[in-house]
Amino acid sequence: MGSAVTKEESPKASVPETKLEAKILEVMRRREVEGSSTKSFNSIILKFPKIDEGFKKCRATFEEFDEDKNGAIDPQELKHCFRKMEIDFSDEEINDLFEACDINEHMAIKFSEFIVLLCLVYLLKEGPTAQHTKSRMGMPNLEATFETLVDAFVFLDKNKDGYVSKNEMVDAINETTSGERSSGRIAMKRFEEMDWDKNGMVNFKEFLFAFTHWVGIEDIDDEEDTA
Ligand SMILES: [Ca+2]
Ligand SMILES: [Ca+2]
Ligand SMILES: [Ca+2]
Repeated sequence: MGSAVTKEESPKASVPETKLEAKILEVMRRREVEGSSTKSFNSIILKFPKIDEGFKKCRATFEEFDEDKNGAIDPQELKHCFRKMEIDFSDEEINDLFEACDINEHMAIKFSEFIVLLCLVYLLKEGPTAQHTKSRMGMPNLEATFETLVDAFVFLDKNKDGYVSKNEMVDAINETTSGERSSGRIAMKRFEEMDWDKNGMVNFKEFLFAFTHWVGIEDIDDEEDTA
């Protein structure tokens, strides 16, 4: 086990912890070369209702695969889900995805975590091998939502290193709000909401989790912290 290295403050020092994270980073960087059609941070915010709608369409899928109806997907249920959706991932990959999205580490994927998981699948399926399949997951509506999110991330990550830094976030927000004094604070707040592990960088997974919160996806068992 490599011990935690904290000396470097440069974002570049952030090393992906797992094979899965490295793969997500690699696919994201490749995707970033294509550029983003998102024009401003505001335009992302304007898409929130649509994203929310897209997310809610996952609910039926989630419930379908929650075979024992306990409100969460366990590893076995996830394997069934992948098989049924013909998502061609190895058991190891499925397990890695599960662990990556099971934020509370209680071996259960809640609804918001499931959304993040599906979006990561969407991104990972974007590789050259998947090109022939037009609809990668057989859920075109959902995929449009995921594409919006990928595009938004690419927009924010100006230097295309696969992470959104604090400065990139500030720049993105300043671009639209033309120097209002509050905009810097908003950018900071948004950034801190996204930077879940507080390492000063936001990766795509953190970005997705933040989105599920921003658009108001609630898991049945957490009703705290409003306002
Ligand atoms: Ca279950
Ligand atoms: Ca960056
Ligand atoms: Ca982070």
